[in-house]
Order: sequence, then structure tokens, then C-alpha cells
Amino acid sequence: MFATLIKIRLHLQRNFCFLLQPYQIMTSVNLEAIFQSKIDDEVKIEPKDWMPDAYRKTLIRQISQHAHSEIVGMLPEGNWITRAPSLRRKLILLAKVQDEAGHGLYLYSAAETLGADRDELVQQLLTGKAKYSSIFNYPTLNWADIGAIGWLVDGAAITNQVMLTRTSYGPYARAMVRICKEESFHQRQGYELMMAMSFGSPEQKAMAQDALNRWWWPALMMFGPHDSESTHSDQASKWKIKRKSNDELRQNFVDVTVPQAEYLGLTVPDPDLRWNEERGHYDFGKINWDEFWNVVKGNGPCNRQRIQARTKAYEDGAWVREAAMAHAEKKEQRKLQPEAAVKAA
Ligand code: BYC
Repeated sequence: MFATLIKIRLHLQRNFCFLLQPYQIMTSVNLEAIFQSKIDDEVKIEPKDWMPDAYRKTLIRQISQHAHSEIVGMLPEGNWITRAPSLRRKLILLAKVQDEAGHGLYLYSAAETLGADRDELVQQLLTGKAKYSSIFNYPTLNWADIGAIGWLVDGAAITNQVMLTRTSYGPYARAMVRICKEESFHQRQGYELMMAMSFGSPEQKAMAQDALNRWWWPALMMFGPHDSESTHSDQASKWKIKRKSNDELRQNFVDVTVPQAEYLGLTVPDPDLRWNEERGHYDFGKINWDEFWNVVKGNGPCNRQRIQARTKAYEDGAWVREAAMAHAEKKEQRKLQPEAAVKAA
């Protein structure tokens, strides 16, 4: 009975709080309860809704890290645009890298709806304060790496991001719907490239195997630390920012990807990998977490190179930002003084 009364009160407050507000000062406890009840009822949280500070901070952290990952993620692949072996492959790669830029921009916009300042977020990336996905600190050494990135890195990204299309914050969830459609195309183009290499000459197959050997373990690390070591998972799950745990997603990825490697005739570089009939999943070997944390802390093979490249791009783009600001100011002035603008013209 009491629970029903509380539910009715929460329903009234949630849907008619604009009527109640002038007459009733809501305590933060009330606000938190309304917020959580919305989450529990699968109602999306929108930018103007009340939300706990910690929810806002968690989202800004995750969405901006995600945006940075998309932008830094353009670098290892961009490196191969001039060396793609055919016009067809060059066009595909160009389109893919351009998509990643678009993803970064949607995600920065989603972070801005939470009150974050885009320029500050970019500064956090350039000064090494903000994290981005560990995977992009590995080098692309041969052309098959482009296939392996599409197949494994985009494959891991989709596994994680499909659950984010149902995340509790509206703008993030909606951005993820489009991103996932594009990532799915990226994954397929990567696998198609791996097929061309694996079913090609012995040299091409060896390149494909080499790429798989180098990208397999870093791809598994993309899902983050084990659940027992994950600092944000519990709270993020209560807020339905995360719908599946790091380990669950990693297992999903392994289960889907191992048969794909078998079809290619390639060997996954894990001697402990085997199907476990009882669990209905693949068992796999231990991840080298020392390597993971080393990369996350900035000491991976390409961390410095990646930040240098982004800093140079930021500096080279200064004139574009200045020109855009000057144009925006001019437009604003014309709106305020239309007559003066006509005379000046
Ligand atoms: N790399 O408590 P946890 C793409 C950090 S780009 C670096 O489990 P959370 C693509 C984590 O930030 C795809 N750091 O964290 C682009 C935290 O540190 P802080 C990128 C990592 O947030 C171009 C600490 O470890 N995808 O698709 O609950 C070309 C503890 O972790 C990593 C996304 O960003 C890592 N791998 O869960 C091709 C998806 N893992 O912040 C493809 C959105 C963990 O306390 N993000 N850390 O200093 C997420 O879903 C979640 O943030 C994660 C981690 C599952 C990644």
C-alpha cells in the first residue's frame, strides 16, 4: 500500500512537477528518487531534466572519452589512405575514416548537451588528462592491419555500442543508433578485406595472420578491466548507462569472433582458447593487464605520436576556428543592425 502511494506520488511529481514546483520545494532526495524511478521505468533522461551531478560527470567522462577515441582512432587508419592498394580500397578507407570524424563530432555535441565545453574537452585530450581507447596506441604495420581493425576493433566497438543505443541518456543513445549502423558497415568491410587476404596468396595469408596475432589481445582489452576491477560499472549499471558488464561484452565478442577466424583459416593467438560445452561459451587465456594499464597510462607504442598528431592538427586548424568565430560575430551583428549591414554592403 505504502509502496503504491509512493509510486503514485512519484508519477505525479514526474509528470506534473511543473504544477507542483511553485508550491513545493523539492528536496534533493525527492529529485533523486524521481530520477531513479524514470531510469527504472526506461524513460530517457533529456538535457533539461534534473540529474545528479555524479550522473552528469560520469556521462561527460564516458562520452568525451568515446569522442576522443573516434578522433584519435582516425590516425592509425589514416596512415594507410595514401598506401591503399587500389582505388576501390582507397575510397572505402577514406569513407570509413570520415565516418569516424563524424562519430567524434556527434559525441562531442552529446557531451555539450550536458554542459561540457568542447574546447575544454579537447584540451584535456591534448594535455593527456583525458583517456581514449587503449587500442589506438598500437601501430598499423601492414595493409592487413586495416582489415584487422575493421573486423576486430570495429567488431569490439559494435559489441559494446549496441548496448549503448539503449543507454539512459537520450542524446547519447540516439547518437549511438547512427554510429552503430556505420560501425556495422566498417566491421563488414574489415572482414571482407581479411577474406581477400586470407584466401589470397600465401604471403597475403601470412600478413592476415600477423595482423590477427598483433590485434587480438589489444581488441579484448578494449572492453576495459575485469568487472572486479572496474571502478565505474556498478553505479553505471544502476543508472543504466551500461547495460552489460565489461566481461560479459568481452565474452560475447570472443564467442562471435572465433568462428569468423576459423572460417578465414586463421589461428587465434591463444593456446588456452577452447569451446566450453558446459558454459556454452569459449574459454580464453589471461589478458596481460600490465600491458593494458601501461598503454592507458600513456606508455604504449604510439601514445606520444598520437597526441603529437592531434596537437599539430589542433594548431594547424587555429585559423579555421578564428575565421568561423569572426563569421559568426559578423552574422550576429547583422542581425542586430540590419540597416548598417545593408549600407556597409
Ligand atoms: N582504454 O570502470 P571502468 C571506435 C578506463 S572507438 C582506455 O570499467 P567504464 C573506433 C576507464 O576510462 C570506440 N581506458 O570504466 C574509432 C576508467 O578510467 P577513468 C571507443 C580504459 O567507463 C575509430 C578505468 O579504465 N568506445 O569504435 O565503466 C576507428 C576503469 O574502467 C579502457 C567507447 O569509448 C580502454 N579500453 O567502462 C575504429 C565506448 N577501458 O575514466 C573504431 C564507450 C577502461 O576512471 N565507453 N578504461 O579515468 C564505454 O563503454 C566504457 O567507458 C568502457 C569502460 C567499457 C570503455
